[in-house]
Amino acid sequence: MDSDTIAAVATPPGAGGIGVVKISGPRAVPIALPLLYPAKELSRVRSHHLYHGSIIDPETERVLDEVLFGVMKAPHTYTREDVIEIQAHGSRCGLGAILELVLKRGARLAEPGEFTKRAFLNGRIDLSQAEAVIEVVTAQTKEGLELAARQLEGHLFEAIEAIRGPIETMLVEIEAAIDFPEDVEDIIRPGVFVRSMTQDVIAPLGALIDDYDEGHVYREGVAATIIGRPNVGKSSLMNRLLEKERAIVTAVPGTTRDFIEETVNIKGIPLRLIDTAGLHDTDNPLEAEGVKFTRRRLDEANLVLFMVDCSVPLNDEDMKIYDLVHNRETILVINKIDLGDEDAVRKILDRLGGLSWVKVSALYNQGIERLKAGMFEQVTHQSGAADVPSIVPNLRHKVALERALGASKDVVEGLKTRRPAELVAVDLKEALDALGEIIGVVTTEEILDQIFSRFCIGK
Ligand SMILES: Nc1nc2c(ncn2[C@@H]2O[C@H](COP(=O)(O)OP(=O)(O)OP(=O)(O)O)[C@@H](O)[C@H]2O)c(=O)[nH]1
Ligand SMILES: [Mg+2]
Repeated sequence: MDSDTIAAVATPPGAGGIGVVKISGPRAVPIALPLLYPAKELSRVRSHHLYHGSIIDPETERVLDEVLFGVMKAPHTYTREDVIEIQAHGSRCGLGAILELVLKRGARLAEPGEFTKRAFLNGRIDLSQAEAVIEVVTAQTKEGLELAARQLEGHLFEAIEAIRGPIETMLVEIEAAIDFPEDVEDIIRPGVFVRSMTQDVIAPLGALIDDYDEGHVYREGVAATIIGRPNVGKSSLMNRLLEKERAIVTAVPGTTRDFIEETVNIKGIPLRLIDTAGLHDTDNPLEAEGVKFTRRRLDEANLVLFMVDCSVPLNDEDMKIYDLVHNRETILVINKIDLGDEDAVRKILDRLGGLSWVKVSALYNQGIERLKAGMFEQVTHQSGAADVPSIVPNLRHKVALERALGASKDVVEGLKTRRPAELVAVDLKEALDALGEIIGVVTTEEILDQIFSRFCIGK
């Protein structure tokens, strides 16, 4: 365990009412306290108290800022170590100067997520709660935030522990049977064991995996790419969905050259919307580069909004795009209905059959709500307001849950076919290990690095 003292600016760069320098570790108090004026004696500072004063540079005796100086002594702190939080004004330069003094006095600059990593390593939170911290910080919708907050409270941890319990009990009994082979018949009761595995392990594991399938879009979001030939109205639609004039719209085909990306909230789902350059054959190198980008964005999209213009007949370019998208999750967006009639729409549907479709006028803001409802249905496979499951595992958890489920099914199979107890024990351990990875009782540096490298410095 690292026992050095770490420090970082915990608030985002830029100007703000307040900004915080955070320090954690055994020497947090002796490092920071001499910077406070009026001076406080080390032996007399009280834990969980805020002191008002100034930060001074001890060498030059210059005042850097007026601050509130928070002292929190272990163990009831974020990291379970001694923590100092200096609440200064939110000036990038001022906070940098305070941090520099703290580092000069012997603290080390914290790595991304290191405060939270210490909270995990010191046993205050489990790994799923540590992961929830970053999701609370980055949540983009109320629904996503609620899921992250519930995970932070420990609900996933409790669900996993509730599944681990019966597996551990069974493992103890099976290991006893291995140690006392003469009692095997008494100890291993296949009927009872199979029922317990099915009800207490396999069923809840399956339910959690279903919750991932239903709910993960709320926390991970989805990427939707608007695609179509030049001038059909893609950027106009982008602006309508964002409810602001974000992309340039002109009557000139080939207006959008680069792609434009912004997130919108579609009934609680953070939807990353990407407007692209019109797809067509071109000799113009600038446009051609845009077209290349578009194809790449298409590959990353969870949902494609394929736009056509019903004020003009479909052409070869539209059909080429149809070939690219018709096997994907696609909504056909028939635009400019203010200019086209029913006959034009019917002709389009005759040729582009099979896709779900919506008629809109991006210019006159018609059909946009229906399109949003269609997008929601397409990504959740539910119509109307969906119930967001109360616990939603993330992808890392889901992979582990599936491993645990596979091993648990092997346990049942082994019991039913009277496999040797040693082999059943191996499968039970595998299930326990997989579940242990979720909450961090089983972990590797690699897993920890992957998780905490996603954090920002100061968290
Ligand atoms: N009448 C009508 N005009 C529209 C509609 N949607 C877009 N337009 C017009 O169509 C033209 C092209 O719109 P854009 O949104 O720039 O089209 P785009 O698909 O992004 O075009 P590129 O970026 O060039 O590929 C503009 O003059 C828009 O005002 C609509 O629903 N009805
Ligand atoms: Mg455009």
